[in-house]
Amino acid sequence: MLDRRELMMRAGMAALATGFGSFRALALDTVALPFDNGERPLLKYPQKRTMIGLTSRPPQLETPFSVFNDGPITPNNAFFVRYHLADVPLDIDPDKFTLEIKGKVDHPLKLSLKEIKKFPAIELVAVNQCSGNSRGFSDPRVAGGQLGNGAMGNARWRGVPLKTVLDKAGVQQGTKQVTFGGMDGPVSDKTPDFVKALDIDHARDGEVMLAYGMNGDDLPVLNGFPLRLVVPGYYGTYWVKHLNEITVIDNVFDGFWMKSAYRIPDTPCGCIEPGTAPKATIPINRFTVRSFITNVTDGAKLKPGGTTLKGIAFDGGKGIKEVAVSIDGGETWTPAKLGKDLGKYSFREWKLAVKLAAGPHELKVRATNNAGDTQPTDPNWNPAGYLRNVVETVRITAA
Ligand SMILES: Nc1nc2c(c(=O)[nH]1)N[C@H]1C(S)=C(S)[C@@H](COP(=O)(O)O)O[C@H]1N2
Ligand SMILES: [Mo]
Repeated sequence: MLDRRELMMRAGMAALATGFGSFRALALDTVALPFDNGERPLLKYPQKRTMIGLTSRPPQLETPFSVFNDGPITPNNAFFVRYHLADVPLDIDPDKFTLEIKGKVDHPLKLSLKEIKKFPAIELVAVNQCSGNSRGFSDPRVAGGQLGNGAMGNARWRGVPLKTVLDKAGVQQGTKQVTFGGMDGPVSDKTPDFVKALDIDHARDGEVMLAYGMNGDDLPVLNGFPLRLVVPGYYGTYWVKHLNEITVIDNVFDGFWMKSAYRIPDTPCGCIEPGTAPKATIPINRFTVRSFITNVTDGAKLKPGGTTLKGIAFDGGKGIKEVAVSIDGGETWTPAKLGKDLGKYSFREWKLAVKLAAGPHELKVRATNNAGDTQPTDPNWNPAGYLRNVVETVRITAA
C-alpha cells in the first residue's frame, strides 16, 4: 500500500516529467526545524528528492539531516540549493554554453563546454557549505535565511583547474583578483548581480576548479549546470554556479557581494559580543571546524547498554586530526575512530562504541583539525550568523 505522501510524490513526478519548462515545486508536507518559526514545507523539485524548502523564488532547499548518516558523499539529488536572485536559468543548452575569460589577460578566451572538457581533468572531494548554514540557531537571532544544519554537502567534483584556463589566457603582470559571474540574474535592475572575487594567487592555486562533474554525473540544474566554480575549503558563496564570465582585474573588486555582503568581523574568531556591531570586517573565507552526530537525533529514546555513535566532521582544508565524543555532557571525552580519508576537504566519518547507563544523556562531539583548531563549547556570534561551529549536543534518554 502506498501512503499519502508516496502517492502525492508520484503524482508530482508525473506532473514534473515535462521538465523544467513547467518548473514548479510540489509541496508534500511540512517539517519543523528546532527553533522558533522553524516550520518548513517539504518540496519535490526536478532532479531532487524531497527536500526542506526555505524559499521558492528563487528555489532554496535544505538537505534533510538524515541524509548525512547515509555515507560521506551527499547524493546529487539530496544536495542543498542556494540562490540569491530570482531569475534562475533552467534550460541552458550545453552545446551553446560558453565561458568567457577576459580582463587583464593577453589572450581573451571564449570556451565551449566541449573545449573545457578537453583540458586534463582533476577530481577532488570537497564540502560545499553555505555561510548561513545553521543560522537559525543564532542567539540572539539574526536576519537572513533561517537555516538548520542542512545547507552543506560533500561531493566528488570533476573539472579543470582554474589555473589551466588562466594560464592559457595569459594573466598579465600586476593583477590582483579574478571575478566570477553566473548566468542567473536579478529580476529588478536595482538588485546587484551576483559576482564574487578571489585573489589572483588563490585563483591560481591549482585546486580552485571549473567543475562540470559531480559524483560521476553532470551538475544538477539547481547546483549550477553546466559549469560551476569549486573553491575547496571556502564557504559556498564563492562557488559560483552557471559560471560563464571570468574577469582578471588589477584592483580589489568592490561589487556588493564582496564589499557589503558575506563579511565577517575582523577578529580571530570572526565573532563579537552577541548583539553588538563589528568595528571592522573582512570577506568570509575558510570553513570553521565542525562535527555532527548523525545516527541519533535529539530527543531519541535508546536502549541502555552498548550502542555505536556515528557521524561526520570537516574543516576548511587542514584535514581532521581527531574527533572526541562525550556521553556525559562534556565532562569526559573519548577519541572516536575515524573513517576513510577521502581528502582534506571532505567530510570525514567517525564512529565510537559507547555504553549508556539508564537515564538521560547529553551526547557531544568535538573535532580538531591538523592546525589544532577546534570547536567552541559556547556558540560564537556575529551579525550575519556565519561560521557557526559550536560543539553540538544531542539529548537522549536510555530507558
Ligand atoms: N550563480 C550563482 N552562484 C551561486 C549563488 C548564486 O546565488 N548564484 N549562491 C552561492 C551560495 S551563497 C552558495 S552557499 C552556493 C550553494 O551551492 P548549491 O546551490 O549548489 O548548494 O552557491 C553559490 N553560487
Ligand atoms: Mo551561501
